[in-house]
Amino acid sequence: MSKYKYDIIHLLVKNQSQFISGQKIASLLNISRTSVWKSIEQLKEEGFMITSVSNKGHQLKSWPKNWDKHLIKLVLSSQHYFKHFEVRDEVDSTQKLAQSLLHQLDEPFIVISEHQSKGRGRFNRNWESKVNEGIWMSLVFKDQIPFEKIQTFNLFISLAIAKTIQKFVDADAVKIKWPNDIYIQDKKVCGFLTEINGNIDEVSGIICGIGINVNQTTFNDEIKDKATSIHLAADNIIDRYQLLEMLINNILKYYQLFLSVPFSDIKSEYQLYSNVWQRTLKYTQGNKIIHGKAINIEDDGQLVVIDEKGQLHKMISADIEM
Ligand code: BTX
Repeated sequence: MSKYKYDIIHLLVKNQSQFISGQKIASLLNISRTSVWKSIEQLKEEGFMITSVSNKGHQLKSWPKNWDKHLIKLVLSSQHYFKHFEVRDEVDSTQKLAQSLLHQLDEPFIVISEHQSKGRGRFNRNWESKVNEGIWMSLVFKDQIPFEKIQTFNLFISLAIAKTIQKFVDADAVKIKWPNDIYIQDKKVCGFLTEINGNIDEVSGIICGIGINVNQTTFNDEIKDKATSIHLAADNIIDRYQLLEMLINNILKYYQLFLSVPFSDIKSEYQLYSNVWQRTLKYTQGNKIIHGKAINIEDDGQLVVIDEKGQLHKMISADIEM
């Protein structure tokens, strides 16, 4: 591939709302127009959708299917928090790889993979992670955070994810299922998993593993009636790079809020997105099963559920059957 490939993509990305002429690209990169033309043809073969119109130039319409480390860096170049990107074709679990890199890398980083052979949910449950069709990644945040604050982390992050998915589908359909799933109507489109590193007083690292079903049209038998993808809900193919860029920007925005304001500041917004209100649901916490209705979420992130006998239960985490 042409050695100008990433320079040309960079210019196309910077000018994505308009056409940029071959002449302008050539003079900015100090190369011939023939080299520009050849590189653009190669990029098209690699899966970039570029519209070329004579007398106008070239415009980038969409990205190739596969994750590419340079392109990920490029689309995420407007953020300065995550400094390292570990991009893989195949891993057992991005969460496991992130754990193993945690002490080798001093700065915040992202692990992302095309496929996970052993993607996992909470309590080591299986997470189906098909090749090319989703976002399977772990974000590693490295800040000193007081222990008592950490239990609201998921609430901030779930709003960031829900608001991103909302940009692609009917906005009212996107809901947060407390504490760590995002739904489109009554089907799961995303699950995330937060693990922490630190001591009794303070957290020094958060590893947040996020799985989003993006372009799947089918799921395995176990989940086929309860899972969906953004593609199925939006009825068109989703550009994963565009989704990734919006997602990381929103997550960083809500992460900054998490660091700087109490949950009470975003509580009313969170409550609007939550799909647990006004319904009797089954809540499982270890061996304890409660049938009840959620009536509030407290400022420290605990969900308050009233059971059928009128008894109140406060929960920091639970499995909920919808
Ligand atoms: P969870 O335990 O709340 O949900 C797991 C359950 O969700 C499974 O038991 C199954 O019923 C259902 N499920 C499995 N795969 C899917 C899927 N693709 N779509 C919808 N439902 C599914 C939620 O755990 C947290 C999941 C985190 C996954 C990410 S992916 C990147 C990172 N690496 C890794 O190994 N895990 C995280």
